[in-house]
Order: sequence, then C-alpha cells, then structure tokens
Amino acid sequence: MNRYIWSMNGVPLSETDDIKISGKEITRITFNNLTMMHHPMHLHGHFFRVVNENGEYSPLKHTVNVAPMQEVTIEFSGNEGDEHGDWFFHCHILYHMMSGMARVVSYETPRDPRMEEHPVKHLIKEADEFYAWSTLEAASHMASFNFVASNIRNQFNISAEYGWNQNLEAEVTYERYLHDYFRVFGGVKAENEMADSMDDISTTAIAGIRFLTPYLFNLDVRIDSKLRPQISLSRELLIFPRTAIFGRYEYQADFGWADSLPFGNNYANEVTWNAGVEYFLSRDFSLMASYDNRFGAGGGLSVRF
Ligand SMILES: [Cu+2]
Repeated sequence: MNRYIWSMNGVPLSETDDIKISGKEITRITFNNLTMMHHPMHLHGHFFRVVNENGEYSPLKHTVNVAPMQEVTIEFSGNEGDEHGDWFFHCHILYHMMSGMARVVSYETPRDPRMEEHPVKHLIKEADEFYAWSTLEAASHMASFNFVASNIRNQFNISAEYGWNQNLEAEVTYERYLHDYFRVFGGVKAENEMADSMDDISTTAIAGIRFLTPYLFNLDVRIDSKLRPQISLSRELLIFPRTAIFGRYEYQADFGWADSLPFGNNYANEVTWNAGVEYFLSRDFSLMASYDNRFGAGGGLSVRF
C-alpha cells in the first residue's frame, strides 16, 4: 500500500488560509488538472458558471469535472454584496477531499453565529488525520511485519524481518515530509551482528533522507551511529492485474570511522538484496515468493490490514 495525499496547488487544506473574496466582485477560478485523475470540483451550496464557448449560455452548475490535463474556468457573482459567509470548496471524490484537496472560500462578511459550534478548524483537522496500515508476511524462509501511520507531514514506521536461519533486521523510524515525495527521518535499528546467529544483537541510531523518485523508486540514504553510510533502492511493479514483482538493493559502507575494522582493513561493505513476486488473491491476502541474500529462498502468504 502507498501513502495517499491530495492537494490544490501542492498545498493541502490544513496548511492554507481561507480564500477571501468580495461580494461586490465576480470571482473567477481557473483549474489546471496536471494529474492523471478526474477531479469533480464542487463549490458546496453555491452556483457558478462554467465559462465555455457558449458565452452567455454557459451552464450554471455547482460541480464541474476537470479531466486529466484539462483546463476549466468557473466564475460566480457575489450579487452586489448579497452573498455572505463561508463556502466549502473541494474535489468531490471524497477520499481526495479527506486527504487535503479542499479550500474554504469566504466572503468578507461576519460568520453566521449559528455556525459557532462548527468552527472551521474542525474541518481542517479532519483533513489531516492519521491513518495506519500494516502488512504481515509468513513464509517458509522468513517472517516480516510492517506498520505505517501517516498524516500529511508526519509518518511513523515499524518494520521487522526475521529469517528462520536466525537473521534479524528491525527498525522504528519517524519521518517528516518536507515535500510530497521527500522526507528526512531518524530512528533506531536492530540487527544480528554475526550471520545466522542471534547471540549478538547490535542497536544503532539511524538518520537520513527518503525520496520517492521519478519512476517510483524508493530511495533511502542514511548514516548510522557507527558512522556507516548506506544507500538502498527498492521498487514494486505491477506486471499483470494481480501480479507484482518487487526488489530491493542495499549497500552499506564501513570506512572504519567509528569501530576499527579487522585485519587492518580500511574498508568493508555489506550488500543486502532481495527480489520476489507477489500474487494478489484478494484485497487482504497475497501469495508471495522471494529470494533474499540473508534468508534464502521461500514462499508464503502476506496479509494487509
Ligand atoms: Cu480529486
């Protein structure tokens, strides 16, 4: 599963002010849909005119669909100052609205006193709620657990992988979105020191950046408290309607900046990679098979919840 955020002009409802308009003027808004989805834009309770080639016969509506890569202009009148109050303005695909694709259009008139129990900040809070999802994988070579809780700017992640050949990697991180796809993160990581043995578990602090790149690669660049830099790249690709392939490559370098390396070496590295295939049985269940250079090859079931 992926994070799901929508906005207008790159800014979600929770990070904007009202759009102040005057009742004595005509307000004109131009939508440019640069996304690949339709957005039926709705000015709740307030008619507007869709400005098109029909001139004065342009239709009066309160919802207009803006198709991908299309431009639509609307305008509405404040009726010489007769209109007043706040008007909610949003994409009518409700999960776009709830993830931030909304505004409040406000005539510069006093707010209706009957609206006192419904402050605008409630509306804004609703568009920045945390939501959470998890996946659990049980396979013949390993088991894994992933948990993510996210709102527009903040995300908490827990991930743990355990190979039955006694290899463990687990981390807890907090990340902060500075941009739609770019974030900084910090956290704690635990892993076994010696391959195939749980006798010695090392815990390090980690910090770095994460970026969902063009072509949807997950990039993670970090350094741990033993001053070992690491880069990893992963990607999942749907190749048939129910079948996805996935892979991950991770390279960790150790220049001996913190702990001295054995045998007078001045450089060590560790490569971790895996690749696999997943078949979606339903919304909640998948069959998976993978090879991981720590855990070996195997297959099993994964559950999303
Ligand atoms: Cu939308």
